[in-house]
Amino acid sequence: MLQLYFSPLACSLSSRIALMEAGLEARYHLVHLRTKKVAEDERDFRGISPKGAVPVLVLENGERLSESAAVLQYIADLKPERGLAPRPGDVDRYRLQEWLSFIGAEIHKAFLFPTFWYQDDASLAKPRARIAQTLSVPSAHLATREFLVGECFTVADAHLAWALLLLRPAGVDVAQWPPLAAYLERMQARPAVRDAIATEMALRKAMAA
Ligand SMILES: N[C@@H](CCC(=O)N[C@@H](CS)C(=O)NCC(=O)O)C(=O)O
Repeated sequence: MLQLYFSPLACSLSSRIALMEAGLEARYHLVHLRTKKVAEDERDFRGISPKGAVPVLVLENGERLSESAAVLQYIADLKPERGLAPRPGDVDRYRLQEWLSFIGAEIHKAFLFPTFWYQDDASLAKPRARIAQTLSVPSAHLATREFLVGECFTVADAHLAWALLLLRPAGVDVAQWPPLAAYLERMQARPAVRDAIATEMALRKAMAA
């Protein structure tokens, strides 16, 4: 069975959404990111991945795959009939990669990551200054489209839904971009997305208690 190393509401949430949209079962291992411990047995997570970052997907053959863009596409390709990624060779496959790169670099690493890892205003000034310009790109794109790529939900939507979900706790009101607010609402109405978020919110609450 596939295994996913994750942390509640971290970027690994999009991999959980992808697994659920694909209808794939997996074993989920919770990782405490600050201590780098695997919750169930206190193992050092860096023994699983030297990057010390989630997601890590353990494949059926035991190989480990990291980086959301790779993990998400791998999951999509396990169930091509679900249409979670355009077929390789189709130009839309590169559109999908274009969005995964943009979300990973420009929203996640440039804004969300510093916001949740660094608290001081000096470190956060630059990321905060750039975020409106960054978000105007998917907002304009989604003003006339239901999904990021093509006519159906793909793993790029799983990743953007996660990133937009974290805007509020990061101090940014998504309502400033009506197309993004409407898109997030549409994504959250999908049963797999809703259930994945509910599962991780419950785990997050339990961790905080
Ligand atoms: N480029 C990686 C970034 C992964 C990443 O930064 N994950 C965060 C959680 S959202 C993490 O585990 N951070 C812990 C750390 O970097 O020490 C991806 O897109 O998967």
